[in-house]
Formats: sequence, structure tokens, C-alpha cells
Amino acid sequence: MNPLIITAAITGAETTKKMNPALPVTPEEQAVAARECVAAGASVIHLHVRDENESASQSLDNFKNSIEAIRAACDPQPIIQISTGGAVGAPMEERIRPIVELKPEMASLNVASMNFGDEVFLNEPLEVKKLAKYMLELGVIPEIEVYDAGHVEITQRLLKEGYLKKPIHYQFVLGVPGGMSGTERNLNFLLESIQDDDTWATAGVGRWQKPLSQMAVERGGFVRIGFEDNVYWEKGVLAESNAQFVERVRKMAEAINRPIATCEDARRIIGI
Ligand code: KMH
Ligand code: ZN
Repeated sequence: MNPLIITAAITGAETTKKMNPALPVTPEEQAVAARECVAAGASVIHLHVRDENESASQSLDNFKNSIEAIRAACDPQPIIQISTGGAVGAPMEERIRPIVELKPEMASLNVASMNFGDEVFLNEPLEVKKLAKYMLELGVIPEIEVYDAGHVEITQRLLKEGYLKKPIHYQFVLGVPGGMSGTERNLNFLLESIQDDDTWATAGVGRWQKPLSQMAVERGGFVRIGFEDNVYWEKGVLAESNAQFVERVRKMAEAINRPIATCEDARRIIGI
């Protein structure tokens, strides 16, 4: 089977230390978390950053500090995938700036607006196109965040219109209240909607993380885990670290002899 790319979404924008005290928020904490995750088998770090009050931030300085700390701590070097989703309510200029200024290897791209818990996650069509165009021109590889049934079709329209190029890397983020849940039926629908030369991964939110990881491992997809999506190891038990989740996914792969992608494999597969 193809090597399994494991992405660690170590921090997120909405998770707080109140929800899990082990959440890494400072650059130093994120560096330790990233190092542990890479040692356990992760090859991509999906990165959100925080300010000095631990609030979600899209500031260049916060990104620079975290990236520098993670780079210094990790060997081999994971792909650092910058979040352009930020927190709900972050203005698009702030979400675009790190792409333009820092030109990361990879970044997330959210293609549609939706309810997100009790809030609205705004991704206006013209702004999405603007962000996608920057990524295309700067050679930043987008990972398309798919939360709901129509998002694959929106992505295919963006591809047709020239805002994206093949192959598309989909991240199925399932379980957000406002999007699709992480049932096998929903995953089947999404897999029927994408094309063979695209890649896909699952990011199960909350209780969906473990079963979706298992499905993706068995079916040739990639897996995202981490505190951004889930703070519980099992019902009622907090996870100790992001790396604990990476190890669980690695064991799922080992059980079926699926190799784990190295950082080098991940760059080759993603086309960096
Ligand atoms: N925080 C969510 C509203 C991304 O990183 O691109 C959006 C998010 C997606 O986390
Ligand atoms: Zn994110």
C-alpha cells in the first residue's frame, strides 16, 4: 500500500488549555509537540499559532516564531502546513498575509462558508479565489478542507476556472457541527466524488477521529489527528499529547503492514 502520511494538527484555533492542559500554544510547546509527533511518524504539521494571551492569531511574527522553533526542534523536517482558515471571524487579509510573506510549502484552503458550531465560518467566493490565486502563483500547495457535501464540487469548479491545479489534496474534516459527520456513508460519498489522481485524508472531529483514521488507513487515504480536532484519547479520558494520537495511527498502519511516509515520502507524494 502507499505510504501513510500522518498530519498532526497540534494546536488549532478553537481548542484551549482549559479543554486539555497539554495543548501546545507557545512556540516552545509547539516545537516539543512537533518533535514528538515527527518521532512517532508524522510528516506534516498543520499549524495554527497563538498570541501572548493564547488567543488564535494570524500575525506574521507569531507564525515566524513558531515555524523557527519547530524547524530547530525537528529532524527530519516535517512539511509545515500553515492554516489560512485561522479562527472563525479572522479577516481574509490576515489569512492571506502569511502566505504572501512566508511562502510556506503548503497551506490549507477553505473553499466555502458554513455554520461552524454556533458561529459562521466565512469564506466568500471571491476571497477564496484571491487566496487560491496567491497560492498558485507563489507555488504554495493547497490542502482543500472539505467539511460538507458540496465542497468537492466547489473545488472542481475552482480547478476548471484555473485557480487550482492537479492533483488536488483533499482533507475531509468530518464532524464539525454545521458540516457532515464522520460516518462511513459520508466518507464513501466523498470518495465517489473525487478523482483517482487526487489524494485524500480524514480529519475526524471529536469522537470521529479514531474510526475515520481506521477507515483511511485501511482504504489508502492519509490521516490527520491532533488537538485541533480532538482532545480526548477515549470517552471521558483526555489525551496526553498529540504524539499519543500519532502513535495510535501508526499502530493501525503497522497492523496491516502499511508503511508510514517519511518527511521525504510526504514531499514526493504531495509534489513539493
Ligand atoms: N478554525 C477553523 C474555523 C484551517 O485550518 O484551514 C478553520 C480551520 C481550517 O482550522
Ligand atoms: Zn486548522
